[in-house]
Amino acid sequence: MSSENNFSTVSVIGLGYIGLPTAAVIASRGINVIGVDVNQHAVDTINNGDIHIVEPDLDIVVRGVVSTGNLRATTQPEPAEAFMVAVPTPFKHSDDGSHEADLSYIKSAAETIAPVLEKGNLVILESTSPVGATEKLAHWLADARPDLTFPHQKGDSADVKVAHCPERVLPGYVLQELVSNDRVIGGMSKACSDRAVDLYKTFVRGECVVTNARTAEMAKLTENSFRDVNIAFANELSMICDKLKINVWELVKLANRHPRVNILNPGPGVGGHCIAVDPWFIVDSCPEEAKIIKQARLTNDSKPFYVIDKVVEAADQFKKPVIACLGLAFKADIDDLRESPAVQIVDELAKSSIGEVIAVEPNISDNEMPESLLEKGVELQSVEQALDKANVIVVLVDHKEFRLIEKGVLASKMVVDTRGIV
Ligand code: SAJ
Repeated sequence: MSSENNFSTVSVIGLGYIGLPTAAVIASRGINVIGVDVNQHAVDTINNGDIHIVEPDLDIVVRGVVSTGNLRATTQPEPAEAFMVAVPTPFKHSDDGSHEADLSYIKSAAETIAPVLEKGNLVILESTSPVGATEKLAHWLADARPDLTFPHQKGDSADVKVAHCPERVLPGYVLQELVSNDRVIGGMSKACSDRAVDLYKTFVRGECVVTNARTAEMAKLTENSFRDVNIAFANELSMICDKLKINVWELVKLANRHPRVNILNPGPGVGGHCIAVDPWFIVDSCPEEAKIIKQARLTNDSKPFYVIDKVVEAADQFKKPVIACLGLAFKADIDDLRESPAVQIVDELAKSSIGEVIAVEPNISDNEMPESLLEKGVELQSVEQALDKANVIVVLVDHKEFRLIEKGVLASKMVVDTRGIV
């Protein structure tokens, strides 16, 4: 049994990029963690002390907590004092251009944990969610367990406490940020928030700031939308500067010398699973009001096509263009190709048959090359091979390997630099 404020058993539902590190960090505090995932391969891998995702140092932590028995993965839910839901919340693709959030993973997580819920339990939604999702989760749990009371029915005196505490960690720095970042804790009642703070205090060194569930949901969407709007501003500036023959990188650096200006960097577009998705949840809730947020999404989504036009223009100057695309990942110094504008650009260039297209991605091996690119004849080559052969160089990601390229090597080539490293 646990003492009043402590937890002896916590269950994490969804063992992906957020759930697995969270489970491992909590387990490293001596708490028994039961990780639940529908993916048998992920469960087996974790129980062997290995990991199925890429995140610096996560393998070491997982190996440690599995060997001490503090972390165990399973496909079947088991009773626990707290349940943390960390499942994906993508949007539904629709022909009318709307981007409604797909809450089906949260709904099935609710169905998974409902049978093992007990009086006194805490349920936390960590997945980035549209406003109102935490209330929906409570309703789904209540529908499945009419014998228990929930905060939308009984407030502070409900049997089960429910809160939203959005994850905010940056891929590549997850283990540090899980512990050091402040957490926004939105309980469906004061008692829900208090209990959630108890849980996060077991592993978070940052501050746990309490609000209600709807504000916590909106806070997370706001953070990623702020970044998206700022990057869209930078991307718009990059196109304006092209036209006005100004170096946008120099411009942004100069403007950022003002004490109250902080413009982000333009790039080939915005990738990853978060910044390019979450703003749509706000737009979907308030389409009339969310004008800037929507335009930012459209601007960032159109940037890859602007880059493609630039490359076609550069390639046009050669009889036999050989185009080396530097980088496939969605940002610097990671191997994550998910929703990467670089992959999209390379794919479109290969489709357009304007010349030979070579990809350089130092963070992946040959067998990790996307099938869609291989099918179109794109080969993965080393930086040296590509620079040697190509007459058009397209910088798509600012990986450290590309920053080291000597300027002299590029003198005889056409360069389209979307990251400002050349
Ligand atoms: N990008 C630019 N210019 C910039 C910064 C980023 O073009 O100046 C591009 C990147 O190249 C990348 C995309 O934006 O394609 C997103 O990268 P990112 O580093 O901004 O963010 P993510 O998606 O890796 O992680 C974000 C983080 N949110 C914020 O910084 C507000 C992280 O803290 C969240 O936890 C994460 O989303 C999430 O899971 O929501």
